[in-house]
Amino acid sequence: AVSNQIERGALIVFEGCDRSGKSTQCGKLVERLKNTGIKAKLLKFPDRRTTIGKMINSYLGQTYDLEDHAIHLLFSANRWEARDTMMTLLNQGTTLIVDRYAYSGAAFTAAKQGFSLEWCKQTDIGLPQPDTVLYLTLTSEAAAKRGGFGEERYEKEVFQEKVAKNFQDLKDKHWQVIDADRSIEDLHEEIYHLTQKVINQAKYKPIEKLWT
Ligand code: NYM
Ligand code: MG
Repeated sequence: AVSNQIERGALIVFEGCDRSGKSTQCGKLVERLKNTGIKAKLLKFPDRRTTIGKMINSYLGQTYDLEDHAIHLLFSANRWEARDTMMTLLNQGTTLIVDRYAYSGAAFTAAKQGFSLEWCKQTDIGLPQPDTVLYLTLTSEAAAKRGGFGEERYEKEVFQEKVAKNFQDLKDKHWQVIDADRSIEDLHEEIYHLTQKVINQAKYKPIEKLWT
């Protein structure tokens, strides 16, 4: 009875600390899906190209300061401004591969002094619920071997450890934890196979709302 319904795309989110290989894997996955005839599109948060995204970019690049609550709201607003486009694409059958999402929003702000994870989640409640969250993990030793952090705000070991702890607390039934301490190709193979299943299962499921 479902055969005449339009098949929607899957919402596949990658999360993990800085340097875990998310961007590399997102790029490879989108290419692979496209090559096998699946409609797929790469999205990235923060999307630094929008007006809000440009403010976030200046903040991260330490060109200017913003109050901690205010920057949290901007990261969240940067997802809300993409919401309609995301829903349209998903409903048209395009699978979205998303490099960071609301979990980064909560995990990073909640790593700051005086913020609870509960408070940080509020502004993203109701965004499209991912069909899966692929959480790439790396021990701090393995991360260190990948070279130093960059120059952006938050790229400090102590801070990243707090972020990693917050990610653990955000884990729910949609998460799949993946050990990222492997070659790019091995990791890609595992991820590609996991996503085949997710894409097939998402086809006729309604898109739910995050954290509701
Ligand atoms: N980040 C990212 C946040 O603090 N809040 C958010 O909502 C998102 C999406 O921005 N250190 C942080 C995590 C990163 C930084 O992300 C920039 P990227 O993926 O390195 O461009
Ligand atoms: Mg970065």
